[in-house]
Amino acid sequence: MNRTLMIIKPDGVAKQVIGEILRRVEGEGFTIRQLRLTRLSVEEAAAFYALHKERPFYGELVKFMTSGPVVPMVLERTSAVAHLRQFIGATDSTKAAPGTIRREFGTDVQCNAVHASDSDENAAQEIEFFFGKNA
Ligand code: 3AN
Repeated sequence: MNRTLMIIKPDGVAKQVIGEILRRVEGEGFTIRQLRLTRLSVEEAAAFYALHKERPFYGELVKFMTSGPVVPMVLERTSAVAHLRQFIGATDSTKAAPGTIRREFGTDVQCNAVHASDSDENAAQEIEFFFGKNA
């Protein structure tokens, strides 16, 4: 068993699909270990996405992630990081495979409904970011 961090982004919250996304994630064998609804400050969103600082879309990404509430959660499963990445689909919702969360609930490359950690190392950091050292 290992853990990953998923965030339902502001577009997913605004679409009122929190429950539907949680249902699918649980149906896929993930156990929800932590969950909360919060609104990121600009400083928090900038820090969370610091590794994208040099990318041209960084400013827009921070603006989007602070545009409304988000729902971060800790999910547990075997191969949690890889399995969740596969399950949510490609970054660009228009290119994500049919049936994936990003394809079903996202709109484009920015408004793609959810975030998921991309490595065990980043998962540990991102879990600490939202839920503290003892999460
Ligand atoms: P992923 O979330 O699939 O790991 P990353 O790490 O490349 O994708 O990008 C982080 C976030 O930045 C994405 N979830 C998306 O919201 C946003 N993003 C990525 N590429 C673009 C882009 N070309 N234009 C606008 N936003 C983008």
